[in-house]
Amino acid sequence: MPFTLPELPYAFDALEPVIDAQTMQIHHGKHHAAYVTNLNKALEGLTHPDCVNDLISDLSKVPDDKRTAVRNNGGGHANHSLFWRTLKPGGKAGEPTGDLAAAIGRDFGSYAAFKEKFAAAAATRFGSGWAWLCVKADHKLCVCSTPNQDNPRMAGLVDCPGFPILGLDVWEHAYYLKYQNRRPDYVAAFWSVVNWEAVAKYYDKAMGKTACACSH
Ligand code: MN3
Repeated sequence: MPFTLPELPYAFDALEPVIDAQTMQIHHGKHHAAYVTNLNKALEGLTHPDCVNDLISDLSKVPDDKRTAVRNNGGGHANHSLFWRTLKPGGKAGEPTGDLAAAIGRDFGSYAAFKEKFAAAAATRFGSGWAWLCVKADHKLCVCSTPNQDNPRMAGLVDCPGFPILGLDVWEHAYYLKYQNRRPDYVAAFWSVVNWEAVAKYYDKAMGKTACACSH
């Protein structure tokens, strides 16, 4: 089955003023759509997992001449699919709760210390890429960043392998219309639209507390 562009779970303008409607329209309707189109092109005639997360977790199964295209576009599809779902309208995101909050306290010291580390990862990623909050194989949390459309699931290709539960797109296409060169302002504003309920669900999946079914 070819991959499809998931619908945004809210309107293009729902994340205003943090992320403007035009950026969302272009980001979802052009950038993400292009990753899906190019992923399907690269996979034409090949058998592959239905779940993009499974696909990008083992790129060694992809033929050599298609691997880079699948890495870039499969990563792009997986990363954006997670990104849209871990944002929410309203601008009053609050803080994580429950087991996730406890794990953040345990592994970073405090929510404030976690935010500082994540913001630093986002700000210092040179060029295009993503900042992540991940669950590692030992079930501890870590913050890291990856270049381009790499995803922490790409074990062997990234220096921070893990199960991503929150990602922030720091490509210029994600923020340039509104923030221009001020990436740290975009990162600071991002906290007010994080969907911590969704992140907590990904955390439970990563910890094996719920079935890890692929939803895209
Ligand atoms: Mn993007």
